[in-house]
Amino acid sequence: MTGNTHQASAQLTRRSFLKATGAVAGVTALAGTGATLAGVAAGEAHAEASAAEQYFHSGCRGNCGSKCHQKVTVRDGKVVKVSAMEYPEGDEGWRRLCVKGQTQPQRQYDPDRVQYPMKRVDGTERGAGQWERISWDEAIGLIAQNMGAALQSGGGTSIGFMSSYASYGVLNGATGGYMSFAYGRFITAVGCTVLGACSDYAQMHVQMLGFGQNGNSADDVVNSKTMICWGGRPDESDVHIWHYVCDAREKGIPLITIDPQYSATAAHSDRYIPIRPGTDGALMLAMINHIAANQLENVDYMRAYTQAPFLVKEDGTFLRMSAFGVEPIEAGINPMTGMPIVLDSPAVFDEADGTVKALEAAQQPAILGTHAAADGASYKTCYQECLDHITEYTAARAAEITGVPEETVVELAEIYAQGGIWNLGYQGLGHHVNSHHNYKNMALLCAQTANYGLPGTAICRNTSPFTGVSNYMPYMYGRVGANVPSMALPDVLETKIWGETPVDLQVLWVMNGNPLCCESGRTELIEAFKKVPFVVVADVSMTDTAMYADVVLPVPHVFEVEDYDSGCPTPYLMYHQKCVDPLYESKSDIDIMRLVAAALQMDAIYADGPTDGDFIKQIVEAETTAPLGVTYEKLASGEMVRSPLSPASHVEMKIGSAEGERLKFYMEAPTPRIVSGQEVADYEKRPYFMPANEAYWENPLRSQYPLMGCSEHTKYHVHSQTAFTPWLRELEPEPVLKINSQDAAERGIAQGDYVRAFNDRGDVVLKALVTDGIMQGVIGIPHGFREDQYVSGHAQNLTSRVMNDFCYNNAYYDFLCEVERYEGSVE
Ligand SMILES: Nc1nc2c(c(=O)[nH]1)N[C@H]1C(S)=C(S)[C@@H](COP(=O)(O)OP(=O)(O)OC[C@H]3O[C@@H](n4cnc5c(=O)[nH]c(N)nc54)[C@H](O)[C@@H]3O)O[C@H]1N2
Ligand SMILES: Nc1nc2c(c(=O)[nH]1)N[C@H]1C(S)=C(S)[C@@H](COP(=O)(O)OP(=O)(O)OC[C@H]3O[C@@H](n4cnc5c(=O)[nH]c(N)nc54)[C@H](O)[C@@H]3O)O[C@H]1N2
Ligand code: SF4
Ligand SMILES: [Mo]
Repeated sequence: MTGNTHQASAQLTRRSFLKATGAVAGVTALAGTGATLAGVAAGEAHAEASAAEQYFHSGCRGNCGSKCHQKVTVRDGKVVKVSAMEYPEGDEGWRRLCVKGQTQPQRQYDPDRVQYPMKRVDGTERGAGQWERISWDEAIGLIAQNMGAALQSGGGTSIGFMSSYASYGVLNGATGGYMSFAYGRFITAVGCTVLGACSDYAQMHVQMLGFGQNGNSADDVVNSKTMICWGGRPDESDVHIWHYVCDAREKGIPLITIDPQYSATAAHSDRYIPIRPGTDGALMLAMINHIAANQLENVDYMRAYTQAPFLVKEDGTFLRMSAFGVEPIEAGINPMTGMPIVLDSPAVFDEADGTVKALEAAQQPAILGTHAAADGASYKTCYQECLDHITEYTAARAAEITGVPEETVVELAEIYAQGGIWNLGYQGLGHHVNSHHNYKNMALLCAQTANYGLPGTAICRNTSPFTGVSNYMPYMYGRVGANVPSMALPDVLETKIWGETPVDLQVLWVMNGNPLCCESGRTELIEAFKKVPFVVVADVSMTDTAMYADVVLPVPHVFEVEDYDSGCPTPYLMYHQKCVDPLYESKSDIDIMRLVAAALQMDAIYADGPTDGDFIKQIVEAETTAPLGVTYEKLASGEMVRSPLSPASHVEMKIGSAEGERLKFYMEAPTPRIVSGQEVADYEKRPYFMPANEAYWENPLRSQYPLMGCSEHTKYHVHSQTAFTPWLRELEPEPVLKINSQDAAERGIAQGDYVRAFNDRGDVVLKALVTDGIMQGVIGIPHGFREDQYVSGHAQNLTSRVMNDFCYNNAYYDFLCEVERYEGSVE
């Protein structure tokens, strides 16, 4: 059989969908959705209880991150309803579910699911959309043939696995890029190339380096004095925290939002501060300066819990007591690295007696100044060193850069200085090329003002203090051939080397990710995909990425397989019961990889796990985790199991006076996320501001492309997932480009017109939403729509692949473009 691409959407085009649902009348036509909502698949989803019903405990495994526990109702072998699991007494506050969770049956039974293995029709181009249905035997045969040849010609690294964060399942997911049993086992046994996701690494890399790990648990927000949503929209993107934010607001705790867009979070705020995109770092540095200049720091906190008093040598490293002949002490073995822990105390200046001594011995370590030590040399404190590098950022300078008035800069600094700040911001600070500096700056701001580690404080909204019982690394074979950031695909295809490792990519396997919709730099990535000799995509849906495959493999929806999630933002462990058998011809990722390994005579890779449960059991009942008392049987029974790792009181992050427990804002030896022989600039050590790569106000390119991009997550999408769920599509029928009314008027664009946004990389045609809810000079396009939901082009065509090589992060917002009225047909 040959046929068109998107199995069902071939019948349901962009226009026919809009007509069918009445959404065609315009963005404001949502008033009509009540009627149509009830009409779509309503019978099944509003099922009443019946005797033949069974209930299962599952959850969302997609990367919304909230991981709501779900009660799944099955009737006559079909999932008919999803509701929120009951939480045990005392924890009821965590019981949440959003409309995306409730409509999962529609995603599961979506006719647009990939139903059987498919092969690109011979002689057609990649992306042409002509497919031939094939059997699993043929699919596995083709894969084994291509992998076998690749292994012979280029070794393990010639097979690349590209993934994102779609699923955190330890069996079938892509936790950490490759560490699931399905893929991690194969990759580490064979030494394949990993092309791991680059999303959110500005924030994640800086926080992994120790700059304020995560925040307190979401329910702690009610203990704050002021909530600051600095670059985020938790009302749409984080149901757990938003519930507690609403509680906090009812208690009278104010919420301030800093964002170029007047988001729904901003609308719920007591105060909204618009800011030019990509400039937040300068505002933070000016606030730090104001706090220092006016002695508003919490000196006791800085002394006791931060790096502020450590003395810094000329080479940028800390002065340590070994410099004065004090022998370092060995204090056991680091369980993560297997290396000995060496304690060589940082030296500080003790104001009590005016001498330089070991941190533990000092009564009153100085946080400021330059101090002479016994060796005759003088050393600055770490805090002083940081301040001396940022003097140019006065409130007046920050106002010029950010567009935030000078008096507001001062006011914000003074609000931080009062303490009790819960930062609700998240990726609005992280999606520009150089935005990782924001998270270092925020660490210093919070270090100055005691806004970390105490009740009611958080440095960033990434709240996940609850850990799953999931130490699965020992079950990998420990050898990744090459670790390449996914966006460097075009580079390795060109150079055939990454760092020092040869990477002659012959096979590319994409799973748990939809890079040709979700990664920035789409136009270049598509060209790269076309150059890879053999591309496999394993997915639930026919995605933009699957369109560029040679072979597409159907995988099951979450409700059709058992799996275990690596963590949860609530205190309960996330085990997914299998609710129904895999639909159509779909096979779980782990079953697919078992078949691939067998075809390559590598069955041994999965031999210790004849059933999926065996693998989950290995993890939760391992020697290291067994004492925690979680058993596979307990999880498999479907009961709610509280993580034994959740502290009784989880509002305070671990912060202490030992060096390793102190809040970091400075790094002696900054380590890039992926070491590939690159140079590390000196400024990576400390708080810093670097303008955006492309989207900065003074960029001369603005004479050609004057508008800056924003492209946020929305309520009805989990990235590109749920893009085709009928009820959600009625609520958000088509993507819209938000443009300020002034900018629209200058371009002759009226409400509801179709517009073309373009730059040198590509274009996209979509409907305009003219609004004063976005700053002049900035446009916003929601993230997660599929190519055939635009009139033409793709929003991601506008974005660029440029990364900084310190954290290799995707920069979705760092682009300029122009927008014009679209005169073509939109039928
Ligand atoms: N419904 C839903 N929820 C999700 C997801 C989803 O796809 N759908 N995805 C999950 C994932 S993986 C993530 S990473 C999180 C993201 O969670 P958030 O960070 O809360 O979500 P974003 O939509 O990225 O919000 C970004 C906000 O930052 C603003 N912004 C853009 N540029 C700047 C800037 O330079 N400075 C400032 N101050 N603000 C700026 C944007 O206008 C937007 O309002 O959401 C998670 N939750
Ligand atoms: N313009 C713009 N782009 C963005 C962002 C933005 O704000 N603006 N945000 C970015 C962020 S923060 C993130 S985290 C990324 C997310 O980017 P992605 O992780 O690529 O996004 P998803 O749409 O979740 O893609 C996951 C794919 O995996 C599939 N999948 C789900 N479960 C399984 C499974 O068990 N096995 C297999 N094999 N596949 C499965 C899903 O069907 C889906 O097609 O998007 C980024 N892209
Ligand atoms: S999409 Fe997110 S918020 Fe909605 S039910 Fe799933 S995990 Fe919960
Ligand atoms: Mo993300």
